[in-house]
Amino acid sequence: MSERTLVLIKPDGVARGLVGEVLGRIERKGFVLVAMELRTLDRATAEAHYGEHADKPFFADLVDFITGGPLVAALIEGPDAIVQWRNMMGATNPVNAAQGTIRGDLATEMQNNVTHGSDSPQSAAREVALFFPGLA
Ligand code: IDP
Ligand code: MG
Repeated sequence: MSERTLVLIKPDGVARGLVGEVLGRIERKGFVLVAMELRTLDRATAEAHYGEHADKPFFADLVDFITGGPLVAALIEGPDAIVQWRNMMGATNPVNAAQGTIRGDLATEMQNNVTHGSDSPQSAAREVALFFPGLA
């Protein structure tokens, strides 16, 4: 089923010059880019985006990190885009991410893991509404 998911190229990915690499993988995979923006998140948006992690010990560091520089937010579309993009990213912790995935190939640290993707249709709807309200 064709669906949309939110992609972030996190500030570490932008700072390391990996925007082209990540967008290239998305394009070669065959997803459609529906919307894209370079922006720096304010804390309120970051806290809303990662609200499910508000009680975690890493939350404050995560908000510092995700607001610490410009990121790329994109809306992509394609068959089973949510699961397929999660598969392309690989496991959250690069230690566990398979080679060939973005995190397996390009990251070494749990927090600074280059990309984000919505983890369910419900998360995708919420995150798209947060980042691209006109397209939700
Ligand atoms: P996901 O990005 O694969 O969906 P989540 O568990 O939703 O992973 O965590 C959101 C983000 O929070 C991760 O991508 C990572 O940047 C950061 N994170 C998750 N767990 C930890 C941790 O244990 N230490 C530091 N950062 C973490
Ligand atoms: Mg998540």
